[in-house]
Amino acid sequence: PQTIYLSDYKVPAYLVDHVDLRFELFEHGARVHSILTVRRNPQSDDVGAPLVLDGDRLVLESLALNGTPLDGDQYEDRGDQLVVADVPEQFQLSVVTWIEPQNNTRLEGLYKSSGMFCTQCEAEGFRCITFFPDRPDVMARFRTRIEADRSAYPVLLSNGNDIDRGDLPDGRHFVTWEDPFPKPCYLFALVAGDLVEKRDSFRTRSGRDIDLRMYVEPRNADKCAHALDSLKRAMRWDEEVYGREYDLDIFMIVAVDDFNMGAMENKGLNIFNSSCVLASQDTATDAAYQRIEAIVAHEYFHNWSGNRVTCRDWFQLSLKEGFTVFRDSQFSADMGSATVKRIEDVTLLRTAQFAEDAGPMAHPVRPSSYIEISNFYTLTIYEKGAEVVRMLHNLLGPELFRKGSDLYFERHDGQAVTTDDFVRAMEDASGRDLSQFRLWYEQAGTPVLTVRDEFDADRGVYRLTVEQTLPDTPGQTDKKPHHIPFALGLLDRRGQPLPLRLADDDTEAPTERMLELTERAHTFEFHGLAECPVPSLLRNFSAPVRLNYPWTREQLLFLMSHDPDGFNRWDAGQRLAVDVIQSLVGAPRDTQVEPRLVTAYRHLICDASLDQALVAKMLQLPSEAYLIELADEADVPAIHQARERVLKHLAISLRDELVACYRRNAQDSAYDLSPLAIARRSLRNTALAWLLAINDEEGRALAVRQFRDADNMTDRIGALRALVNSDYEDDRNQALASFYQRYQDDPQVVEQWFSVQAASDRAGQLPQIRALLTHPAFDWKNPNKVRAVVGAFAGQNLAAFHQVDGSGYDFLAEQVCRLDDSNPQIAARLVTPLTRWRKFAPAYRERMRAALERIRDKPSLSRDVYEVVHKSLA
Ligand code: HT7
Ligand code: ZN
Repeated sequence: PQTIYLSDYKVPAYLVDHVDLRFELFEHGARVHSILTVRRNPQSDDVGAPLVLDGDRLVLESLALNGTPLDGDQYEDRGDQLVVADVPEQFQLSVVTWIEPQNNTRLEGLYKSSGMFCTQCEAEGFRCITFFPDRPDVMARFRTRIEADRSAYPVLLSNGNDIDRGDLPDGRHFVTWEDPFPKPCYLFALVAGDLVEKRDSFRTRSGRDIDLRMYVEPRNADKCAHALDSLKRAMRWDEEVYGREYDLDIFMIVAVDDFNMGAMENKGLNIFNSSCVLASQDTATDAAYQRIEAIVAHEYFHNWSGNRVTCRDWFQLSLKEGFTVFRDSQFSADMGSATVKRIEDVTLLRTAQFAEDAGPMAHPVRPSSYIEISNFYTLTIYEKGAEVVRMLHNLLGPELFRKGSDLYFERHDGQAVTTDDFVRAMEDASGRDLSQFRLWYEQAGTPVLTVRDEFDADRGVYRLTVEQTLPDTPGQTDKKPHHIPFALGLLDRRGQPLPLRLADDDTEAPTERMLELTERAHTFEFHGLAECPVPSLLRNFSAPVRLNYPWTREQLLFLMSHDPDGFNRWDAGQRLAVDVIQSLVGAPRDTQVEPRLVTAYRHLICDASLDQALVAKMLQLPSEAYLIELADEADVPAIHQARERVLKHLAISLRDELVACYRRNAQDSAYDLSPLAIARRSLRNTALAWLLAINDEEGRALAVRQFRDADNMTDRIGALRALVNSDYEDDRNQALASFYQRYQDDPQVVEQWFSVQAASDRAGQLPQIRALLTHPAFDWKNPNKVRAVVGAFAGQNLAAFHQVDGSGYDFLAEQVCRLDDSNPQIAARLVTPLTRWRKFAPAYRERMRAALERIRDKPSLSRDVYEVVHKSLA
């Protein structure tokens, strides 16, 4: 397969001003009539270039230029390209193609899901619908007429406003949609189905009334309220915080069951994976409610950061994704607990993005080459990209950042631009030189900060030295130092914040500073200190770096209870727990578990005056995945055992406190989604999980009762998970059976049922996983089901996946090969756990590599899987 390089970028030779589409939808296929109004691009020096349109698996039925049919010798259909050699300066090209949505299992372009037609065009799906210059810098106005059987497809949707509708012969009907905003074809969408409509409205700050419509299958009619409420909150927030108002008269949301990712921001017609938009108290967990709010907001925010201002090419993907993730995380922070949101984001970043940055697929936030763009919808583009934007916010401060964002939207409205344009707007608005900062977009890998300190008691000076290094990544060595915002504070022995005087005469010094690192090493001196302080470093995780500082356990315990920065209080607890667990990996069985960890956790569990949302997070031990990420040569069973030992030791030592914590948090009035209510549910479910981990009979009774009586999904599945992960086999089997019985008709809940089992080392050993794949509710064509079983097994059930005989790896390789022909995007994502093979102890590593080689040797491997496997083995 061919590699695409950023350095080869050329402006398009032809522009498309208008696209007139007519879809004839049938059960056995669809005919797509397209009329493109094309003109030569005055900015292109490629004078006389042929017109080249992209296409994928299309049957060309007819082609005409300015109304005159073209003969076979006037164009060339190369399969993936349609080339018309001789075209005038301006013309209309009429193309008719035939496609088969009913057989489209790749879920790119136009396909069918649960009987409805829907589309997914990002990144390069529009070329599966009709021939078109399928690149984001070709922006056109679209008019779309959809024709279909009226009774099977009463609802016909596309982007923009509906301008015409009517009946056709043979029980068919049509609706015509017109989108006044020029857009790249990746934002095109079409939906046709038998759907119910839920309506709401929103008045913008300038007084326009927007029609909000949500379309779902009739059985989901009662699961729309949360998404619509989230949408209205997001619309208001974007006006207040970014000054962005919605621009069309209608905003539509559609839920589909078969979807490769979470959702898609098509102009005025956002399409969602059902699991990311439908919610009811009985079927969705707190985490699902929060995810839905964040994703609905994310897609809505794209209307400006992505749609009004879009990407010039796919190397600029983080321009829209990094910025939009940053915006949605600010939104979620404002809607709930800001500290908890930061903890969640950093946990994902440090566990999974740092692993990506250290692996064979490492790439910069703005990559310079790719084989298959779908493989680049990564944690680096999204999460690290958001951290890069957050650093700009940290460096500029909120006012100048907002000025920069206003300038960016104003300057580039209606354009397809680059990450460099984004940084330039920030530069121009703030007057700051961000040339070194741009390296964050160009250099892959996670910087490492090593901090040393000393205290000069005679002078009262505390000296802090910070060194940065950047690891080599595939194709990149000898990197330059980054521009890093480094937030810190200093605490005295009573936990009081100290003034940070950078010079002797600095009297009005603040107690927190955002230092800026630009060199390989910096030394900062803080004056006027009577005692050696405890440093609180990288507050609120001010930059996406690995931080090394030789904290003592004493200091970590101190920070856990005194740091005014909530994030760092949590982080100190994590660092302490990591240190304790690591010290037990491979250690003799009689090695003592740090008693001060028990004391610290007792304090967290018992002191009800603490912020309960933060406590709920602090009680979560570092995950196995994070411990593996931190290891040099991971021995997964040893890590698993050490972590289990600590968890059981804590549970045994704190057994009575856990029961009390459960009871204290079990009495709720009405169900609500406030941070406190969510924290209380989290605390009681953590208490249950720990009690069942030590086979506590009272815990078992509590779990059985909670499972039976729960009035919400967080509690029901919390109890189910605790039982499934316990030694109480009969209770586990009974609970699983009754849960399935109750929810078997709800695909989103059945997905949760699958993943609770697949992620459990009790219920998810390989034979049981294979059995799940033959369960009547399992469906290879549904990505959510594949993720719930195969993805959860390989990504979360780490001790079961990493069997020393390699059976877990062989299983994954088998499923990847099986999926590669039907849905290569999902197959390529499933490979991820194997790509980390160099990280593991030798016995595992070799077997992982062998599994990758087996995938590599599959005949007719997709481009998607090819790229991941070959880069991993290189
Ligand atoms: N911008 C959307 C990306 C997306 C996607 C990409 C590749 C294949 C399928 C896809 N579905 C959605 C989602 C987002 O980031 O908002
Ligand atoms: Zn996005």
